[in-house]
Amino acid sequence: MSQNVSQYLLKRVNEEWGVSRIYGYPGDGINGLLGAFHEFGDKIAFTQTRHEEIAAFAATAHAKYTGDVGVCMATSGPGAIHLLNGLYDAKLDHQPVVAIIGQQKRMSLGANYQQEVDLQVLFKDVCAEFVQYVMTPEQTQLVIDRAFRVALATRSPTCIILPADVQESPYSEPPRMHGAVFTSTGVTRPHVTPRNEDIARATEVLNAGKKVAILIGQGAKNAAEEVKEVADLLGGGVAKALNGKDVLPDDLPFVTGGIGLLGTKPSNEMMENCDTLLMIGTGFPYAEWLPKPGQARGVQIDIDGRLIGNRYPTEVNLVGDSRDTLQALIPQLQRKADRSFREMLEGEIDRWWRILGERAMDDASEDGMVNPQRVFHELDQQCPDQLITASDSGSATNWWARHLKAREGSKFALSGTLATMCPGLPYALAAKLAYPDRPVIACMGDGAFQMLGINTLIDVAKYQHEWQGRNPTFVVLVLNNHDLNQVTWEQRVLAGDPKLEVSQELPDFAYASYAESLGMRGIRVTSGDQVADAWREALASDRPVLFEAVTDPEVPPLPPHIRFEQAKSMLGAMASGDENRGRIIKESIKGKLHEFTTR
Ligand SMILES: Cc1ncc(C[n+]2csc(CCOP(=O)(O)OP(=O)(O)O)c2C)c(N)n1
Ligand SMILES: [Mg+2]
Repeated sequence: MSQNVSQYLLKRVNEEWGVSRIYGYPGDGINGLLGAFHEFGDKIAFTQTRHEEIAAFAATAHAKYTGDVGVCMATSGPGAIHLLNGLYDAKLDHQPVVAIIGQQKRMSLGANYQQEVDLQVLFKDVCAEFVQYVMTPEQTQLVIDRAFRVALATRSPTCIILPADVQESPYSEPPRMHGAVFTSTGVTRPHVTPRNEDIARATEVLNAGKKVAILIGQGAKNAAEEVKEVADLLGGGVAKALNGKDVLPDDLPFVTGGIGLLGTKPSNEMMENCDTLLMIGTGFPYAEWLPKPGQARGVQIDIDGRLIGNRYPTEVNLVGDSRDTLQALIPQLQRKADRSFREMLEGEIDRWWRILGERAMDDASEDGMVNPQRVFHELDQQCPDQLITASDSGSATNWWARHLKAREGSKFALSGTLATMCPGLPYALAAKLAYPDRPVIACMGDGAFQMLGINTLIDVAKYQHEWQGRNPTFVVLVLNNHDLNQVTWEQRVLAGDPKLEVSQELPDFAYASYAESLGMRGIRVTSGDQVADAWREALASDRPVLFEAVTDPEVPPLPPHIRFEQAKSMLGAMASGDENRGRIIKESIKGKLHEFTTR
């Protein structure tokens, strides 16, 4: 049967590369591709999102949650441009995503034609590993196969550009002649283990250490059991960079939790007091939260030799797969007889959870508002099994990272490295479509909801039928604090400026009622004692829920322990006339007090 290039493309990505869903938005630059869905629509879903950026976030989330390639599609010019932020999210967090985009007809390329954008140049940074035109039908197979293989092999986004006329041309195989290329599908993951002499050097460092700190990231995802074993042998604690939050459950006694501004005090204590640092599959960037250079001897494990040795002056850099490398190390490690460092950390961890529980129960600074920590604390108390959750970027990220415990089997994802606003709800939608039998919760601020969440909620309404009769739990938590709160605190604490009202304040919006208008359930809480019941209701709902919590913007998303310079900046901001200074000082002091009074 004769087929055109578009039909061939859908068939190959479906049958050979296992793609069953493409997130996208139409335009005349991809009409040929869309036409092919008439034949393949029952094998590949075209999931039409409100905005191409949502499609790119959803494809990235699909990759993050499932480990498979995420695919998005957009028209030439403006549609392709809208994908960029979501693709950068994939690039910075190392996710395999393929973007399929249209272009004007070949004969008018270079004519300054309508919607003409130099897509290869524009995508060359974000899809640095592979961006290619399909210039003739004979090239189709090779460009598809390379785009998928490179995405998987380099864990990065890649891009296929299809001129409109090529999309509709009859497909033909490459001719059997000089210059033709024939490709195949499939790529396997190798075992990657460092050489014995390098394992021996690492062993010496790790066996010599007395106080070992372990820091893991998403690169340790396939090595959870090995990390536990190494932590036990070395008598160390394990801190987790945010992208690695679901690598190990937070309720293990030696897991110190997150690290950095959004992290925990036990992680900070561990980094400040360790004499040895073992980093596994992480590119955590903030040096001030790692041991001082020279304080600790370091070993790093990373699959990518380009990225290793790039965060701490480590002594041994082991390029290898986390699991393979730890398996090679484990038989060489001596179990440390002195468990005092570990015991100290376990005490700190236990105390930290109690501090968090107490912080969560503080009242908000004014009536009619909720302490945001309580919202996450109560969710944690009722946390459903097998939860898949996404956080947006904002103050919610702090509370989500600290108060909501990762459990065995749960999946957590966020825009860890790009830290862009808006992925929260697109991620949750992609999670629910990939795992309709699991509960899904998105957490975000009112700013992010107003930026792209309003649109994405329409997608949730549109696609909820796909999880009809499966697990009904889909909750969108919106922290309504009328503020771009995370940045407000950054202005105060990092820059030492008072809050700039004109840049920070947000307009009113009726979040819960808006959700109701889309046929969902809207729940609105305005005081702490409503929160637990509201979660019970939300988690039991038979429909998607928007959980609007009117939260107190004056509860500081404080770093685990405010550093001296930051405290000074904050006091500077207060002195130079932040309108809310009385309430803030009250809230900050309350938070700190728990640290001093909780034993
Ligand atoms: C696309 C984008 N724009 C701006 C920022 C900077 N930024 C980070 S968090 C934040 C505030 C988010 O506000 P909101 O969603 O209301 O959450 P809140 O911090 O108030 O809880 C901003 C503006 C960003 N990370 N991404
Ligand atoms: Mg806000």
